[in-house]
Amino acid sequence: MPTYRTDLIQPIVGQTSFGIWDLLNKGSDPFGAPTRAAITAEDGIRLLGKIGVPFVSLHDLDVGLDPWVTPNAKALDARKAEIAASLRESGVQVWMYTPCLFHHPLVRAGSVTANDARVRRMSLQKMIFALDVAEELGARWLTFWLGRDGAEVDALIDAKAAYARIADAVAMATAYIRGKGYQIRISLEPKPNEPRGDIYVATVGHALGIINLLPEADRNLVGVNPELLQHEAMAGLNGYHAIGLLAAAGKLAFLHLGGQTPLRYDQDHPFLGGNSDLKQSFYIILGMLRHAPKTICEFDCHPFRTEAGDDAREAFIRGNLEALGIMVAKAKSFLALPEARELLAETDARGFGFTADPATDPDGFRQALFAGEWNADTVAASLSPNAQALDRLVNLHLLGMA
Ligand code: GLT
Ligand code: MN
Repeated sequence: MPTYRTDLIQPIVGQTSFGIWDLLNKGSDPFGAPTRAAITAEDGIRLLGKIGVPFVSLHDLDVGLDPWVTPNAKALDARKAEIAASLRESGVQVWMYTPCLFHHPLVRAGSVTANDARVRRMSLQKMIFALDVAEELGARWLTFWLGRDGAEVDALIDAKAAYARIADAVAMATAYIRGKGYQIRISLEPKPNEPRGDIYVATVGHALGIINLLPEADRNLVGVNPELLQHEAMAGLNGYHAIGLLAAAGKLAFLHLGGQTPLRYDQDHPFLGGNSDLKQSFYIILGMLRHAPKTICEFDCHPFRTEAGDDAREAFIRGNLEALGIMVAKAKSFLALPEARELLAETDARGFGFTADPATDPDGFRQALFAGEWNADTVAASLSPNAQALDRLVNLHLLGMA
């Protein structure tokens, strides 16, 4: 294993997390058998503790707390105590907890969107059970990744009903959280496709649209965790814009990070790994630093299938941390470049170019808008968007030449 650079890791490790399912991942894919030996959830948690990663996220299924697999309250309680002990001993906290609503054959035509009310009922029961476990384990978020809620044959489920059912499910969760006085909040994680031909919560825009369908009082309990690069890049979308939209809406819950070649299947490469777009990765971290510098960066990706050695998982964890450290350092130093500061100065303020802020003083803003004369030719003669100059600076800086 290479010596990963602690000078890059140390500044960011405190705001990181890993999905336990990513550490349990054995390298199998739809065409090939596992390449890595199995480990237990406890092994994974211990490894994170050893490296100093403060958070982990858990699927009920992966940590033996799935009530569909173990329909036995006593056994589930005993298992919960084991997981809690492992977290305590390792000094690792739960960042998010999620009811797996995509694995069981029962949810083959959707979980909370299924036409069959019995399947919807079982799915909602699982969600409520997960909320109790999550709160008890101290999780900050319960994530809804509704990967099985989508379609290949659209005749099967009315799409309006599907979105209403998703909103109902989320509203049920928020009502339960409020009723119990829980601290946890809900995050929606979008993905355009895979495993379904089309997934209903396809993009961050879809997720925001669903939040808008909720009762107003519940909306503050719900955020969005985009998965970047992967889930946005799979649809050829811009992850930097995804962060910007969520920041503007006050809905950025946290980030899922990983690597991805655009327009391919969900590769879940390590962050910056494989043919990941370095510039897009840079912009994502730039957006994060500008708008949510302390947000939790959770790596939701896994080692390449080629990595089968005993230290594959440790190298994977350290490698992701170092890759994030590299980009955070790059984005910070970019923002500190005098030339960048000068070129960017104009874009800083909301309603730039006017003294009044359209958000807080719409009347003043409108007056400023119509005050004074302007002339298209004068404006055109002095327009300087600086795009070429900034792009050059980004390239030089990213490649270590400025
Ligand atoms: C699944 C998916 C991830 C989600 C997980 C959370 S499940 O592994 O690929 O992107 O974050 O439910
Ligand atoms: Mn994810």
